[in-house]
Amino acid sequence: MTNFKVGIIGAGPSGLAMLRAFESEQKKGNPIPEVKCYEKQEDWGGMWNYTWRTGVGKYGEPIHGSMYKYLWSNGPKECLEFADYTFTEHFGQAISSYPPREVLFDYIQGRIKKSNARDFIQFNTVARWADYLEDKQQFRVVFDNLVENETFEEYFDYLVVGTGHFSTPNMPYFEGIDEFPGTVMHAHDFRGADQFINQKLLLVGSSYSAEDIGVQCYKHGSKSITISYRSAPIGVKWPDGIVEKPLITHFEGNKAFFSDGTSEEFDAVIMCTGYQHKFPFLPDELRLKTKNCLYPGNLYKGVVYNENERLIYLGMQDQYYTFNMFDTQAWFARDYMLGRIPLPNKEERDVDIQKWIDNEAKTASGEDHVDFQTDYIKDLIQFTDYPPFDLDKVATMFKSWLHDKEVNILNYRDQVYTSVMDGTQAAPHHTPWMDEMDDSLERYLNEEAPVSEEV
Ligand code: FAD
Ligand code: NA7
Repeated sequence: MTNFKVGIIGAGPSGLAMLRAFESEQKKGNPIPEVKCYEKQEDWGGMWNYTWRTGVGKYGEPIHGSMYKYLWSNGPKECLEFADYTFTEHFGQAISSYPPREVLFDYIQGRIKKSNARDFIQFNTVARWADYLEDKQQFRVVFDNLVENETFEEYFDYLVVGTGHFSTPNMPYFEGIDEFPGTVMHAHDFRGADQFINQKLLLVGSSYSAEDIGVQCYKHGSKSITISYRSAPIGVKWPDGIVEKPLITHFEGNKAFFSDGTSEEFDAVIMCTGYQHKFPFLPDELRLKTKNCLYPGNLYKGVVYNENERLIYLGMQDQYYTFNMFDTQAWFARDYMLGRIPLPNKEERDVDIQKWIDNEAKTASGEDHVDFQTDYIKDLIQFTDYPPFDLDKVATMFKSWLHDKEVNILNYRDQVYTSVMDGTQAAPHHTPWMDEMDDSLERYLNEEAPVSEEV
């Protein structure tokens, strides 16, 4: 064992990628540091560990999960596949390109269950506060064991923050909304379309959450969906029953007024207005401060905090790539901590970071964003032995996905793609997505399975 200690906060896909990176090193017979991971929920998987709860959990902590029922992958699974553990290896058969939540959770767990990672994770444990002790060159982290209601502290030479950033709502105010008589919620608290059947729904925002919650509620029987945008509409061809309007100016009772002069009555409002990067356990000098973007400032290679080289952030970018991006980041972080990747001085790092930020500023379209994140991963992957894969082909799939959505937002999930990891051609799902109301793993893998009663 090397002579240092690593603390990982969060056992979502990012934290699990970090554990997996160390495990793969250990399997090669190489020494690894002492690693400990702390997770505030009672299980791993982060967002993919669905909870019915909203508000606070059973120990009074803010609920992390923003995941909802009937969520099917919002991009082709071939774009997020782990390079060292394919979908075919996990399921033993070809499956469709857009599996539902439970299926993706099963896949994430499949890889990590093959290791002894669980032994390194302390669940029901929340990081409360961290500081860096210059004299010891260590982080002191204060945790609460939620089950025992006990506080304790640990010291680490490196701290890895994998706490996600789609959990703390960005909740804007609109004049008169305080008097709106129906449900007003943020997407973070949305748990499925059921409660909005036969309702006239107003969604605010024009990104993934608005698009997906809107289409789900349409599919499950809302009366109408209106999506109100601030900067630009989503702009796909919507079916009758979904419309886009410019921003709300104010509410009067249950009536919303829009900046194009129109107004309409609604039963419910869902703010799909994004999330805040929030690190309540980190002091000012360690805290990443950024909006949701592809290259947050102050992170060298998107990973190493530039103000303190021993602090690592994983998964803080806006995401086209997900699981395999977290992997490439974790492999980079591992090799950096193991001393294999030398760190340039701070000024050189600043120049590198600024180069990426300037390039992101030049991007305009979804395709540009895909190219940007593809280049980012290409840059990272060359530093490590993470299995290389054809990133240009993945970028092409992402662009087809963007195109498929524009052509038909209701059936893009019926398209199939080919894995760049093992060449498996996805199998079309047995039922078109619009007709498939049951998102259970059982039904997904077996058309004959009884349809779940909650639908
Ligand atoms: P998270 O999954 O958020 O995990 C962070 C973990 O840190 C959590 O387990 C949390 O409990 C823990 N934690 C937080 N604070 C503390 C603390 N103080 N102490 C201890 N533990 C803590 N991606 C896709 O690829 N496809 C999709 O279809 C898709 N759909 C999505 C739908 C929704 C509604 C949302 C919100 C996200 C979606 N994503 C999707 C993106 C998703 O964020 C990533 O797939 C992935 O979950 C990010 O992993 P993460 O580990 O970085 O963060
Ligand atoms: P995003 O992608 O960060 O998008 C946030 C959206 O909210 C975006 O369209 C913003 O408009 C809009 N927004 C933010 N503030 C406001 C206000 N004040 N008024 C109106 N509109 C506003 O978040 P999502 O939740 O869609 O997606 C995050 C993840 O969750 C994603 O990975 C999915 O997989 C699920 P803007 O364009 O900035 O004007």
